[in-house]
Formats: sequence, C-alpha cells, structure tokens
Amino acid sequence: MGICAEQRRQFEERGWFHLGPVFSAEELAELRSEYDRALTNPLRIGEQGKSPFEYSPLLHLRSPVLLRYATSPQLVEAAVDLLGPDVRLYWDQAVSKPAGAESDVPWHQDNGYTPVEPEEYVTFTVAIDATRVENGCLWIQPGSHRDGVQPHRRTDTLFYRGYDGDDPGVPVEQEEGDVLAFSSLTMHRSGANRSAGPRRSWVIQFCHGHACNQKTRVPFDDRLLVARDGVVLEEPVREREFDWKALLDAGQATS
Ligand SMILES: O=C(O)CCC(=O)C(=O)O
Repeated sequence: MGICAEQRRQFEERGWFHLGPVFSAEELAELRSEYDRALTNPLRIGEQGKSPFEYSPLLHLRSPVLLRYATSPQLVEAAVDLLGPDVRLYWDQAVSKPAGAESDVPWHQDNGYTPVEPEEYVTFTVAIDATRVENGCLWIQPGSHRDGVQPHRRTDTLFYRGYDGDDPGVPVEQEEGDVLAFSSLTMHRSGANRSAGPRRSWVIQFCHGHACNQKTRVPFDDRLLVARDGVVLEEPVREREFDWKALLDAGQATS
C-alpha cells in the first residue's frame, strides 16, 4: 500500500504522519488478543512515587501471530517508501498504560538509545486502543527531527530523556487501529493515563537494510530482513543469530 505524497510531505516537514488503519477489524481483534497474551509478565516501569505502566520488548519473537503482523506488507511497504528498497525489522515493544498509570515516558528520540546509522529509521505505533490526551497519548515536537540526534541520559526508569526545555509539543491522538509513523529523530513523550480504560500501544521499528551500530560499526544483520530490492519478503531472513538475551542483560531493554 505504501505512503502517499501528502504523508511523505508531513514526514519530511513535521517528522510524523498517520499511516491510518492498516488492519481490518478482524485482524485488529486477533492482534489485540495476541498482544495481551504476549504481554503476560511485563516489566513495570514507574517514576519515583508514581504508579507504573507496563513494558515488554520484542513481542515478535514470542508470537508467530505478532511476527506476521509486524512484517505485514501494509507496514513493510510503507517502510520501503520511507527508507529505501532494503529494510529490516529493527525492534518492537509493547507500551501498555493501564487505567490510572501515572508515569510518563520522558521526551526522547528513538535514536537517542542505541545509536543507529543511518540515523533516521522509522517507528510505527499501532494504537490498540484509541489514544487521547486523557489516557496518555503521544506528544511530539513538530520539526524536531531536523535538529539531529540530541544527547540523552538515563532516567530512574528504563527510559532515557533527551530534552529538558519548556516546549510542550503537540498531542497526537490516534483512533483505535490507527498506525502513527514517525522518524527516529522526532522528539516525543507520553503522559499519564487518567482514564478508566487501558491505553495499549505496539511500537514497531524498521531500519535500513545496511544499518549498523554507529559506535561499534556492527551491522544489524541479526534483525530480520523484511524487504529486499523493494520487494516484501514472504519469508523474512536474518543473516546472524539475534542474541536478544545479551542485549537485555546489558540493560538495553528499550530500542
Ligand atoms: O507509547 C508510549 O507511551 C510511548 C512509547 C515511546 O515513546 C517509545 O516506544 O519510544
């Protein structure tokens, strides 16, 4: 399906766009129930004195159903349009804010964690529930992707902080099933869930096929190649074992 000219313009100018509801109602129902199943035993991440939200990395390794959705042509074709003909599934993670979860995800750029080269990759956030300001939707600083990677530091949670200024950004609400696409350089955060219902999101990231770790120069050929020469692969391949346990042991539990 890919992206249209207006979506590309928004990506380039503001750093994000709505890809739209790419899954049918039946698909979304299957995805939601599999997400809930995969999210048993999540990490609980909370700022000091605030109630936590739930976090779980790499659902696609735990569920063949979620692997199928994460590598679906609807997402991969859009990633090819944004990144080029060779694309890898770089990472995925669940961020689930149950009713009353008070903790924020602080301002950050996704490339403020592991330094990826090329620096711009893409994040797709699937809204499993509609997101609103009240239930902790994403907030974005428009155009921040044009300022390059900012220094980030660890917070007292697993998440990093890359901005301390007073730019409030703009809320970016999503309808149920909407997929929000944004740059790995776009500064974003999310707030508390003050509603009575859950706010579940599934974050899926794609990088260039030839991407590597900017510091170590090690290529990300341990991540699934999902498109080659612009063609979505029916059977994604990885050239090298993905030792995700070592990453998690080293404290890299977020993208
Ligand atoms: O879904 C959220 O609340 C924030 C997720 C996020 O910022 C991220 O995964 O990088």
